Amino acid sequence: MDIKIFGKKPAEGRGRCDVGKARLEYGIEKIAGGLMVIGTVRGGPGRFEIVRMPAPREFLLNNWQSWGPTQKVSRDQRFPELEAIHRDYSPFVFSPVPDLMLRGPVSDYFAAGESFLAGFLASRVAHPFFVVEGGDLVGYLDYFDFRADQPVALEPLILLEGTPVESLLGRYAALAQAENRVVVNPWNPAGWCSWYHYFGKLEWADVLKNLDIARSVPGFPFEVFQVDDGYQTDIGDWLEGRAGYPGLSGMAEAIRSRGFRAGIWTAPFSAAETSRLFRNHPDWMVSEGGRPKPCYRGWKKTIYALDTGRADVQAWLGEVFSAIKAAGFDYFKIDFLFAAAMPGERARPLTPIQAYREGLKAVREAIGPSSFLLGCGAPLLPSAGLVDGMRIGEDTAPYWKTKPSAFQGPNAYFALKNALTRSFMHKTLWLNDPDCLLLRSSQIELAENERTCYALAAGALDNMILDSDDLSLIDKAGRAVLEQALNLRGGRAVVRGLLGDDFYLVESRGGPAGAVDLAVNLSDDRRLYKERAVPPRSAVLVR
Ligand code: 9PG
Repeated sequence: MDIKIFGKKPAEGRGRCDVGKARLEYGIEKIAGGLMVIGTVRGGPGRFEIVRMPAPREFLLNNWQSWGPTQKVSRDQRFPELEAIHRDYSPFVFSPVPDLMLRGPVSDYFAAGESFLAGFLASRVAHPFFVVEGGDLVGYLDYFDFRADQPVALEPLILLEGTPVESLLGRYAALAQAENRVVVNPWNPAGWCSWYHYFGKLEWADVLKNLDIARSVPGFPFEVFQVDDGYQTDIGDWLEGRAGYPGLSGMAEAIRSRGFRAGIWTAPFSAAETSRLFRNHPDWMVSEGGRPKPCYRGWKKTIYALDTGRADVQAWLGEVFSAIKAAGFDYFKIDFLFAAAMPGERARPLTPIQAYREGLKAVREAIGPSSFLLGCGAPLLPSAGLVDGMRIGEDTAPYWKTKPSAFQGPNAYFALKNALTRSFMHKTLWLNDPDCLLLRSSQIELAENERTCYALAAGALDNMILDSDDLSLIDKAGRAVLEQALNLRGGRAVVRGLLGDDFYLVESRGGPAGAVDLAVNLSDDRRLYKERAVPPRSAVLVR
């Protein structure tokens, strides 16, 4: 392939070049199946090109965030739906450099085709991404306003050739795991989460009711009960406790005394305009022109982003999470994490990525290594090595599909699709959270085949399994599906069909169920059904 690295035909050995006033020193090394580019940068490089190659007509695109897609796109595809998302929700949710996304495909961290993969192994300082420019696929590192007198390491880049794409992704994941020193948590949770039945209307009595059903009805082998939103007075005011709730200690005690680990949701880098946090500390927010810079809209409010590079903010994060931990929680779903990586003015000269990682480290330090930390709405690669679990897709929902858009959920189809396309991240970068199973048979628009498809896929993928239902609405058949999903876990899964038409084969090996092949048809195409005997929106165990 016609590849250029720093504008030149790649040759093993060392090189240097200047980017504006910055000085780059790099080395190109041979690795099995390809090349690796490492190096250092000194000065203020801003955004610069590392690699350029002809863009394939179609390739696998990845978004930087939990909620964003990994899916096949064509090189001249446009994403007009992003305009409304940028305007009404946030420009920063799907990229820290959002303008580029309106012009064409932007693939963060890696891009892969039938027989090649280009991928950055880390995002510690810079934001790595690929764009289509003319007919080329071009890899960039964005260092924002970073300046350094001493050389700092470049985010390493690998270029692989070979087939099939799932093998290239496996290799990429293994190298990224080593680069980020990821140690995978051996505890793969099974649990309950309140969000996808109760949403923002959760009352404490709902949690108590489900705790009692989980204990008394056989077929709910949960280890953790996670309260998801609704218990707090405002976004940012995590310790106060809404009326009707027994306070953090009372909540954790009620869950633990019934034999479960206590889990809780927070959005630690977010502050609502109405919160005490924001009113008391407007100077703690990422700003623009000296004033707090709005980050996103949520809960019908303007939400600001904490400047997590500040020592006082890090101390506050430490206090909040130490307090929640002391109350008895040891499973933490932390959400809307992209906020801390919003570009803007910060007190210290850190890139948005560095600031994000400092915030995440402050949370991790406060809760300790034995607590389970689940990232959500999170920049992916900057989180590697700091979280136990990661939500790797858009929110699921009690219905299959809405509009055909790459970026608009929530719906079960998009959530499940990412669990398949991002399977290579599981047990390499963290444990994948495919989002919750919904197994109730009433108060739901998902058909039986759709619910079962989701559950079996999550199981065969060996993913985290959280159910989110009013448990009184799950019948015997639903409990059997949950059991089947849990029994499918434990193997190592490879997913085939990533560049196809929404028909996937999950091959799991080495688990207690032995060799398992699960065919997953996410498409509505009747022809596929005829050819492969798997109905639309269904999963079939073929082995
Ligand atoms: C709790 C939820 C659940 C869920 C998370 C996250 O754009 N939005 O308005 C928007 C709302 C909710 C949301 C994501 C985006 O979901 O993914 O699992 O924890 O927060 O509020």
